[in-house]
Amino acid sequence: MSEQKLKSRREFIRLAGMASIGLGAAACAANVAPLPPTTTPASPDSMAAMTPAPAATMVDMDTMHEAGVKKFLDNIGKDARFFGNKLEPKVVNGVKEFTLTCSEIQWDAGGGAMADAMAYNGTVPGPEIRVTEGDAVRVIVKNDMKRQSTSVHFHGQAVPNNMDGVPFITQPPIKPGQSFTYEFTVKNVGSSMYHSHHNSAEQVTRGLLGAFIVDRKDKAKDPAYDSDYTLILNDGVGGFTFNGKGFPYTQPIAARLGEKIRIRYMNEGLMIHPMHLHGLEQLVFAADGWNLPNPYYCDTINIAPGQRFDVIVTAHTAGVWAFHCHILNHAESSNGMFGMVTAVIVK
Ligand SMILES: [Cu+2]
Repeated sequence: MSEQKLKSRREFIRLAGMASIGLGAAACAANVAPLPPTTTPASPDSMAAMTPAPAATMVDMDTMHEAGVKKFLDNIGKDARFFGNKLEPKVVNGVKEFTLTCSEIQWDAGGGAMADAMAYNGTVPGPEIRVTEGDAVRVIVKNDMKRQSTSVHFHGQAVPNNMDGVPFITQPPIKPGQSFTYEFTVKNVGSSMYHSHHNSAEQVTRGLLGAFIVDRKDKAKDPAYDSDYTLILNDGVGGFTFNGKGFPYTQPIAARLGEKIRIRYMNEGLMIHPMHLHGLEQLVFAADGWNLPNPYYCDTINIAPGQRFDVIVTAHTAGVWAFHCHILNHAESSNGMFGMVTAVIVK
């Protein structure tokens, strides 16, 4: 992983110096209390409840902002799961077979405050499933939850109707203790998702979600890139999160000067999240897995629930570039940055 390129404490300290320039007045958070889970769409009242209590004085405020940045920099490279949680298939007679086990767990979105979550294979998000166009896949879903039935929908994949994962429409719900096997041949390329399609406002936002990525056979049809990152946005368990963590426990994307970074945004939450990257433009080339006839540049891309966008960022300028949701109370309070904040670090 590219964050491992950040080799030494000395580099962290140097980058911390860069951060004070690169993040500037927008800068970051303190050791804020992780946010409580929500199971219903946030109203202005619940939004207020998700925002930490204000810092008492200007000095407190600045101190907490600085502490958050330091914590973020100190945590770089300490969560290999953040960008590296992949599920390896078992190949059975040419079919790529994956097993997902649903369970109720406690999830730490950062800082040690545990929240009631639902997970595939014990993590939020569930592990990334990655296959190739044309693959035959089998996904065995076991429901080890105690209190709720479930189902899995492969969001963005054209599957046979009886594999579509909608209880009482295409299949019975998978009750606790039961399992269901999904089988299909992968047709759609690019960035899709898998998630619960049963009591989904609760089950998906509590963690029953994951990336389902399909590599194209003819790579010449996509723009060239050197590295590939997935950012799953959520606004349920643990508050506002990327890949299950809120700032300062998110991981940055670390790139060398000139690197072309592919970023796959996937919104599994209940709210829109406009993702803003400082300093480096984003070339949007695919929506919902489909390559666009006219890719376009932007610095802020709005991602609605269920949408996926693929962008290329060329790391043309060195620095620590803040990277955050621009609904600002998803990203910052008077205590500093929290939630949907990370950085692209270019060396
Ligand atoms: Cu947001």
